[in-house]
Amino acid sequence: MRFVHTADWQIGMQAAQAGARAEEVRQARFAAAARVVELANERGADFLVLAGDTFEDGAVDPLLVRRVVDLLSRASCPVFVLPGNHDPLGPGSVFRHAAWREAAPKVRVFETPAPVEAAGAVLLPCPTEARTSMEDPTARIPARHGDARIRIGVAHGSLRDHGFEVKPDDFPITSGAPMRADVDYLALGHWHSTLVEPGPDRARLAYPGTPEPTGFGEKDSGHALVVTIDGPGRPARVEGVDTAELTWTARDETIARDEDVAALRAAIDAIPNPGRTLLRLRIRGVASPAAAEALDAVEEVAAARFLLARVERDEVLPQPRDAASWTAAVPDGVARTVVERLLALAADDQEPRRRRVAARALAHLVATARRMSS
Ligand SMILES: [Mn+2]
Repeated sequence: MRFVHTADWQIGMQAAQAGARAEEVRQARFAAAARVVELANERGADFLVLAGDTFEDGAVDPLLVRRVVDLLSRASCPVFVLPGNHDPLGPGSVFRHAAWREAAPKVRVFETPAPVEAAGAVLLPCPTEARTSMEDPTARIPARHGDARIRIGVAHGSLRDHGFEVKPDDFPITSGAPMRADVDYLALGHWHSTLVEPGPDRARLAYPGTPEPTGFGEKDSGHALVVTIDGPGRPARVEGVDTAELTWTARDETIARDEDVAALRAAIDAIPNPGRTLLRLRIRGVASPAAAEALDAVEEVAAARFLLARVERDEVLPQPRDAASWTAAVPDGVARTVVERLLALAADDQEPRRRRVAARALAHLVATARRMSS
């Protein structure tokens, strides 16, 4: 038996971090979702299961609900959709949309914890009815009672005892849940990073993670899982498949010497597919006038090539031992007086905000002076 396990599509997400590119980011979520459905078709999956948070919230445009149901209907196998904490059951739920009734029984929403048979296995859903809960959703999985079929739990929540801080009302799931509920595989959703435990050759539980990254700093997202179980009592084997449309890259850099800026420029030049990449670059440190100019070029290259570039360099201060080269970079007279004043402000530890503004103004002034003299 083989199925595709996905979760956290978050369709309707605002993508505020992407600024002017937010619409492209929202479209990319659909492209990744379509890839998941194609994956199920290509691998001849017996079914496709979505373990919650298909939608960002209950207020998404009904047109998006229709588009998602249409997309799920393109699967050549049955599709099971679990309500998550972003899209719980209840008043105003996205699952009240008429499209779900029209697409049934091929596309089926888990509206109750009642077991459902699929491909000879029994699916044990734990649908969500609220945004938060102190209860372990897998506690609702009924006992096996001698049933010899493969048992697959489907739930949405946070695994406890896993090195991350889990809020007590974030649907806490104990790591022993697969054993306690006596399931062969627990298909989870909620976390955006892929996690397969204890390992891909004998998985007892897994988060597929979101098929399309949702922001900067998200680790190991952009996958769906193909799960194979050869028969009752056999281990679940899990294969992660890349589904992401866009890459979100966040880099934190510290510069001290001109060579550091050259290395940073080389690293930026080496990033593949910049047109499909959102880049956030946070730079701190000290710069000579030449390094500040090279940083201007880094910023321009990033803006020109990447789908989105957010370069934050407010923490780059003038190199104190280079005071003479900063003043020498502008002609004698009022400009040099301004440079001296800005250097003093940029060295003032007591006023961090003013210090950053002065450093940036200094870099601008020197760059302008260089352009005018060349
Ligand atoms: Mn969630």
